Amino acid sequence: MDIVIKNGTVATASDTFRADVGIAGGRITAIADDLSAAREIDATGKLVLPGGIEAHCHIAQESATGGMTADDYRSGSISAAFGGNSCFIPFAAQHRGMGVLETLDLYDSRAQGASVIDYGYHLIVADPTEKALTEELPQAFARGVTSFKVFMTYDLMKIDDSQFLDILSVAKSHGALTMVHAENSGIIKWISDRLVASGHTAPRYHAISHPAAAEAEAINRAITLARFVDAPLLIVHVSTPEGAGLVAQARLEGAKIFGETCPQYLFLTKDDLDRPGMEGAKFMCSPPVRDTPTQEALWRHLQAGTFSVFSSDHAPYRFDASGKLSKGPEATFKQIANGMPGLALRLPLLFSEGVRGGRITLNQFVALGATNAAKLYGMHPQKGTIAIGADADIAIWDPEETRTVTVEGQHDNMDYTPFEGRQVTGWPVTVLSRGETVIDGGELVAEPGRGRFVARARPDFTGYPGTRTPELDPAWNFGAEIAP
Ligand code: DUC
Ligand code: ZN
Ligand code: ZN
Repeated sequence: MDIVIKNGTVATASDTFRADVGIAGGRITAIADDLSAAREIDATGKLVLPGGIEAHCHIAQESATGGMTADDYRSGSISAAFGGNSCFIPFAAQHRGMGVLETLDLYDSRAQGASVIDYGYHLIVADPTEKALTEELPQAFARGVTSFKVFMTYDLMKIDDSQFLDILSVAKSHGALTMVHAENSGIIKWISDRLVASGHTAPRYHAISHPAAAEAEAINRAITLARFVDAPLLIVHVSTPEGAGLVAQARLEGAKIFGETCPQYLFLTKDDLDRPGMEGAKFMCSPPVRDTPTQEALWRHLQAGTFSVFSSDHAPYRFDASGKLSKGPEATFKQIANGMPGLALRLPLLFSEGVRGGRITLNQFVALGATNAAKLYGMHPQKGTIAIGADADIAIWDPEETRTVTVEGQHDNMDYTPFEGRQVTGWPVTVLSRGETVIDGGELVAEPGRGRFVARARPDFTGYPGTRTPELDPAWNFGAEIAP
């Protein structure tokens, strides 16, 4: 063995136990008492967890109107690693007029030579032409991009219901997972136009223009469409009890519907949007942050299993003319980029408030932060767990370390953090990726470019309420790939 992590408490999505973990050739090769190797990492008093998988973040991505995120694959991956992640899955965004494979080539060129951890992409589909549907999406799938995201809002990105059905059907026929940003475009436009016309342009009106009803209507429609063609669907960044309730109900009824929520919906409220001057712009994201009763309801859904993944939705736009204030200090809420940073704080916030706060178990934390994403996005058991044969992607956490969040303590390329001043207890002190140390005692010790593209397999939908394994489910249509 090359390395042994000694004397730690290992936790997976199902079990917590004392063991040493042995690593050889970048993989976990032993889990036992009293192992030894040339290099030993002492994890006494520490937790030995699967490295986090950040499954929703925007890195080196331009919006449909041209604005570029502040983080590239170098700074984004470094920030992710400091936050206990050993793998991340940003988006490769197709814009109208772009081919799907051209989009993937572009993101390959942005990621190669830059990332310190392994990565994949979800493909954003904004232009589902006949060629994209029949030729390019299958090729993207074959290339290891096995999840496709669509938008129901934003004029330059949104697809209509029949295009949505097309994409769901193609995804289903390959075993890919469709993800959706579900908000009703018409409701948002209708309120926004009236607010702006009456001079209500401050950041706080962003929340008013994206009401819970807009999310609920779109989630309901998205689930209806997915169920109509019996395709799996994941609703990203669910922000309301209404939306979460629809996901929970569909799961209860046996549909392959999955949900994601994010730290901002558990830790921030619309009062943050109401800070003086333009400060509120720092807290603008879509869907918007809500209120305290919503936070409590979303925690209950997290506890109850409505949400399979917990992601940062890191969408970094600096609080200056390169980002949030590109249209000047008097910009209306319609002109301010949507999104906030949080790649490095997703897991510490969930650990501190969730595990230490007694809301979720350590095993739920592992499931929400790594294992479920690995399964849903086709990387399990290579990633997302501590098991013989898995990649040695491991985060060693000090459960007692207390830190106060500051922008200076971040490693992204941002000039603010929405979580400034918050105290968290529990911190990832060492991060390994395929057995190589990336973070050691709070220092970056890996070179950008060592991270590899992960060609992902077909997502694994087994083990979720109401789902059946594909082999047993006659409604699945895998063509010749799986014998009847
Ligand atoms: N949707 C996202 O998923 N992220 C940032 C902004 C948005 O609308
Ligand atoms: Zn979105
Ligand atoms: Zn996002």
